Formats: sequence, structure tokens, C-alpha cells
Amino acid sequence: MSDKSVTDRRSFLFRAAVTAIAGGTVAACKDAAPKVAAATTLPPAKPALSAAETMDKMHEAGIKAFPAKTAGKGNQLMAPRIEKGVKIFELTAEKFQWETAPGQMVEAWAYNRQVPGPQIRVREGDRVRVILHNKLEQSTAIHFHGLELPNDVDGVPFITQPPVKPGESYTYEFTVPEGNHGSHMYHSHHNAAQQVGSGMLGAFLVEPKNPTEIERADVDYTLILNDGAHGFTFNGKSFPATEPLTAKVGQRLRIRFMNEGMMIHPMHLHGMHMTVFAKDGWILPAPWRCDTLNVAPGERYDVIVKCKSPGTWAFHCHILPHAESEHGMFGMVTAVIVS
Ligand SMILES: [Cu+2]
Repeated sequence: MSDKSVTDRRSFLFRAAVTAIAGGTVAACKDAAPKVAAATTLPPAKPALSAAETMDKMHEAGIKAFPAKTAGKGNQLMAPRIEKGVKIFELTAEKFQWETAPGQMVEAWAYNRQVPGPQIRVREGDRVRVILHNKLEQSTAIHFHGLELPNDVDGVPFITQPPVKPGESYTYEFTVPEGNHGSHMYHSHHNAAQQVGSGMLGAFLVEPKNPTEIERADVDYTLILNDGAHGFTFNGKSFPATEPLTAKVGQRLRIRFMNEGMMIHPMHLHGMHMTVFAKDGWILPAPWRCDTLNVAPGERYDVIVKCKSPGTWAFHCHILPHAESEHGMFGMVTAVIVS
């Protein structure tokens, strides 16, 4: 379902609700006019909700449902199979149904029945083998976004490899270069607007051999943004089914932002600032602070939040039509909960 059709349906439901309520008010007035004794058998008329109250109730219902349960969870850490020191990850691309918000089913094209695909986590210098199995009806290929690899494993059909046709498998093997640690991604590089927009993406995290002090974190959270066929999502889910980020007072929360979508998303955290210390995996010469961080397609940012203030802090994309409508919050909204 397109975002527009979701918006149109919501607008329709809202107008229908307002019309029904207004209609009820008119009917109640008419009934009240004649003095009829039979009225004693009717229950007392409930006071009609105003349009403002109707809207508030919809907003409240969304917040009360958060975090709403849905089937499926993406970005699950994948344990590699290890053969002769090589870390082996198998990814199967296929179509399946995915629940982005309660009752909201979409068609996913993704890896290992997860949106985002499983999280690959290795160390710099590791030898890695990724075996792709294509169960889709289209060809595909995987690009390792942010990794500086030999040309023949760059994953771009007709430039560095043949397309991986339906029913075929393909093996990528490489050594993660020294110094190329940080928050990277893997995704399809074939008919990508459709394939990545439908879920063919995941996090590829490279741990440094010698972490710097600024990276020290008590909570490490990867937040992948997308805005394709599944609407506006964080890690494959829309509010109120997005996952809250939780930390205790005094803890350091690391957030790894990754934009796999086709639009920019200025991510805004209430109550506490973010210290940006890496861009596209590279440690910045000087960290900087902000409360709104614009993440463009393909970009990654790593930030630290020093969780000093207890409370539930709204955390959302600040392009407001990506986060809220007259029916309440949806899409790119979650919360940082500090307790
Ligand atoms: Cu946005």
C-alpha cells in the first residue's frame, strides 16, 4: 500500500468519524424536541464528542498502544558458521508477508525472513564469506556499502559480476580491511529502488581492534531508516510498533543511524543532545553536538547520548508528515526511555 493510499484511507476514516458524530448530535436534538412520555424508556443520550476530542482520542490510542506487538523482528544478530577461520553468513532473499504495525501487512522482499535483514557483526581484519541464495523472481546482487573491498566483490551487476538470477546462489569472500571499522550496510544493488525499498538491506557492523574512548557505550542500538514500499519505518516497523531505546540514568547510549531510504530524515531527540562522533563509519576529527541530525540516503552516523534525564523522550523524524497526521503519530516515531 502506498503512503498516499494510507493517508487517504486515514483521512476518509477521520471524516467518516466526524460526520457520524455530527449526525448523532443532530439526531439527538431532534429526538429531544417533542415532549414524548415514551422517552423515559430510552437511555440518556451520551454527550457527543467534539471534533477536538475525537482527534485527541485517536492520538491517545496510538501512544497507549506503544510499543505495540507485531509479528517478526528484523536486524537480529546473526551468528556466523566458522570454517578454517572464515566467518560464513548465508543470506536467502525471498518474498514474504511482513507486519509493519498492528494488522498492517506488506509484501517484503528481504533476507532470512527479516526486515531489516540479519545483523552481520565482524571485526576489522576478519575473513568473511557471504553466500547469497536468490529465491526471488528477479535477479539480484549484494553490495557491501561502506566497505573498501576488492573490485570483484563490489556487488554491482554488469560492472563487477553477473546478476544472480532467480534460483541461483553467489558467494562473496573478502577480508575486512584494517581501519575500515564502523557502521556499514549491505543491500541489493539491482533494481534497488524496488528491492531495497521492499526490505533487501541490513547492518554490516565492523568492530575496531582498538576502540576509542568516545565509542564506549552501555547500550548499542542500530536504527535503520526506510521509506519505500513499507512506508516510513525504523528497523522495518512503524509507530506504534517501533521499538523504544532504553537506558538507565548515567548510561551512554550509542545510536547507529543508517538511511536505506530515498529521502532525507532529520532525526530529532527530545530532552538530551547527541554527540556525533562518526560519519559513514569514519571517526570524526572533532565530535559535535546536536539535537536534530539529518541523515541522507546512504549515510550513517554514530552518536552517543549521555542519558542524564529520566523520562520517556520522543524521538522522531522531523519531517512531520513522516511522523504525525491528524490521526496521531505513525511512521518514524519512537522514544528513548531513560529510567
Ligand atoms: Cu523523515
